[in-house]
Amino acid sequence: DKIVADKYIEVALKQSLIPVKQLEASVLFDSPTTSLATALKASKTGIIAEHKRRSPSKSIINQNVNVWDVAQHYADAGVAGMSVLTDSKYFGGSLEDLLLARSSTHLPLLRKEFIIDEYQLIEAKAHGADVILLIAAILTRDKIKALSEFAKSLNLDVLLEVHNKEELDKSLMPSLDMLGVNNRNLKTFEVSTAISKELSEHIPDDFVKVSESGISSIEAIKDLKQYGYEGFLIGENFMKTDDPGSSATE
Ligand code: IGP
Repeated sequence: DKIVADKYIEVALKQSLIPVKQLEASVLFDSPTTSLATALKASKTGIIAEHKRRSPSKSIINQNVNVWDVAQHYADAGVAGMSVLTDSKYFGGSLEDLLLARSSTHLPLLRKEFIIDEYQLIEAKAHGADVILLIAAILTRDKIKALSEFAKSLNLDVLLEVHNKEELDKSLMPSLDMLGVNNRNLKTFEVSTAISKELSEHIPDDFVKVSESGISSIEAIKDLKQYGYEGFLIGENFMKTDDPGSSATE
């Protein structure tokens, strides 16, 4: 689809990006990473709080806060990890946002991006990511395998996102750490946690289960915990407030 096509063009035009050699020589590329899967298992809240300025489904969510503050507020509120959108065209994010979050907090950081190429994983690590997202809907099984194995070789955790049984069945492999079920249908933008509940029994226990999108109440989290979920990816509900994170675990 359009978002993925745009991403292919961006990655194909690598000459405008930082050369691999330079990324690999960076301080952060050499730095140790923190496992989000481990943090989620030890966490009381299980919350992965996201920085998201805008989205295709909601347009502007919050343009007035800075990532540095948001990261500190999320950490103070006791979340288990943070997700930072780096896609600029559809979400208004950037790799600079990821760097700012990295300079602000020790929380495990997820680079939220449409990953289609190994280059983006090197880029993620060099900008302070601990975790990468792979979206089953836009990748073949072979691509998921290659990217996840490469991520593991860089000591990055892998969160694989699915939205239906077919995507789940095609994706299961040992190089994944977390299985995320996106409650938002990326084609219709409809949101329902029913899909997380439906797919939970098909996710083997060796993966940490994460429910993503449209979560806005403690009740929803308690409900999903009954189905074995240990991670809850929340963006809009936090970002739409004046001071994201100040009420993250209330
Ligand atoms: C957060 P929400 O409804 O709490 O803002 O959702 C997160 O799950 C969502 O931003 C997301 C996403 C994605 C964004 C899930 N998968 C893939 C971009 C690409």
